[in-house]
Order: sequence, then C-alpha cells, then structure tokens
Amino acid sequence: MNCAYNVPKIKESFKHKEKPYSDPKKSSKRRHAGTKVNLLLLGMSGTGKSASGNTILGQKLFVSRPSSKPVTKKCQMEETEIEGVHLHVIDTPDIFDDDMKSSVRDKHVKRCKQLYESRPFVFVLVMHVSRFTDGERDIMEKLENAFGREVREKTIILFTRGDDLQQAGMGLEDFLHTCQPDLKKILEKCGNRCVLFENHRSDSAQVETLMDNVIGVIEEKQT
Ligand SMILES: Nc1nc2c(ncn2[C@@H]2O[C@H](COP(=O)(O)OP(=O)(O)O)[C@@H](O)[C@H]2O)c(=O)[nH]1
Ligand SMILES: [Mg+2]
Repeated sequence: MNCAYNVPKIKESFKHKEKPYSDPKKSSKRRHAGTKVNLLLLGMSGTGKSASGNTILGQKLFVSRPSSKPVTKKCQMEETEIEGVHLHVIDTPDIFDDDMKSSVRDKHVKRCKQLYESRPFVFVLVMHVSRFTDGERDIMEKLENAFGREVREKTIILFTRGDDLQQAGMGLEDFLHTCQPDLKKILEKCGNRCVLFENHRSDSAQVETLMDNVIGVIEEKQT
C-alpha cells in the first residue's frame, strides 16, 4: 500500500529536479551550425579520395574510377552543408607520388593552401583498409613537410572499403587491434581519430561519424 502511494511522489520530484536529457553530440553540432570548414582530402592514388569526397557531398562531383594511373590531376573544391556546417570539400591529386617532380608537388601544395587556409580546416587522410603500402609508412612526415606540424592535431584518417572488413566478419575496432605497428604509429600521431567508409553505400551514418570527428578537431583548436 505504501509503495503504491509513494510512486506518484517520487515521479513528481524526479520531474522537477532532472533537466531534460540533452545529447552532448547533438548540442555540440547545434553550436556549430553556421560554422564554415574546409576539408582537404589527402592520400595516395587509388585509395578512394575522390569517391569519399562524393560520399561526403552526397553526389558524384569528383571523378572516381579504377585506374593504374592517377585519375585526379589537380585540386578541385566543391561545397555542401551537413547538419548546418558549411563544408568546402577539396579533392587532391596524390601529392606523395614519388614519381612527381618536386616543382609540380610544390605547385599542388601551394594551391591546396590557397584553398583551405581561409577558414578552419581539417585534413582527411584517406587510406585503403586492406592495403598499407611502403609509400604510406612515412606519410605523416611527408604531410608535415608539406603542411607543417599542425597536421597532427588536424588529421582524421578515413579508411575506405568498409565492406572488405564486413565480409571478413571484422569491425573497425578489430582491424585497429590487429593492424601493422607502423599503421598504429600513424594513428597515434593523429590522436587515433579515424573513421570507416564504404563508398559504394550511401549510408549517412558514416558521414555523421566523420562530422563528429571534424567538430572534435575544430573544438580542440578553439580551446
Ligand atoms: N569497394 C569499394 N571501392 C572503392 C571505395 N572507395 C573507392 N573505391 C574504388 O576505388 C577506385 C579508386 O577510387 P578513387 O576515388 O578514384 O581514388 P583516388 O585516386 O584516391 O581519388 C574507384 O574504382 C572507386 O570506385 C570503397 O569504399 N569501396
Ligand atoms: Mg581522385
């Protein structure tokens, strides 16, 4: 009897004391509505930079196709708005290509800087989930040489071909636990910020996860 009598009382006090639940991610996103961000897609040829750009944009604006030769020859910028954040997505050629003349590389790096430096920016280093090449072992050093030491605080690693993992019955966590020590070091240098994309799927959750990381980088910069 007592119990039955007390129930409404407890509920009433709960109602007055507790604040309505607020998802911290959602309120952080609301705070960033109207923010302008440049995303620079970087990585080796064929890793899926252009395809990932198209997934972020929600439309095929960058040329992406299988090829033994680089397909993207120059920087291209497109824009979109996601959850109120105004994004400039910048696709790039493979500026880490050892066959590229240093004068050509310098020209691309200069162009990238012109495109991204006007607003808060985030680097997205695109890597193929099941292919880690020799050229990628020192990719952070190459990035730092080109763009400066702040790349460490501003880089998110985006692994493509998420379906390869799924077909092997693995998730991103399993992959990260079992990956090569050199890849682990790269991840550590980027604060372990990474996301998994499958560009053959138009799944908005992968873009949302990327946006959570982008906002994380921008907020760290402000504090
Ligand atoms: N299965 C699969 N293929 C992908 C994915 N991302 C890119 N590709 C393919 O990989 C090839 C190279 O992609 P592209 O975007 O041109 O690479 P980029 O040279 O880094 O710009 C294309 O045939 C894409 O369709 C992915 O997530 N899954
Ligand atoms: Mg490309």
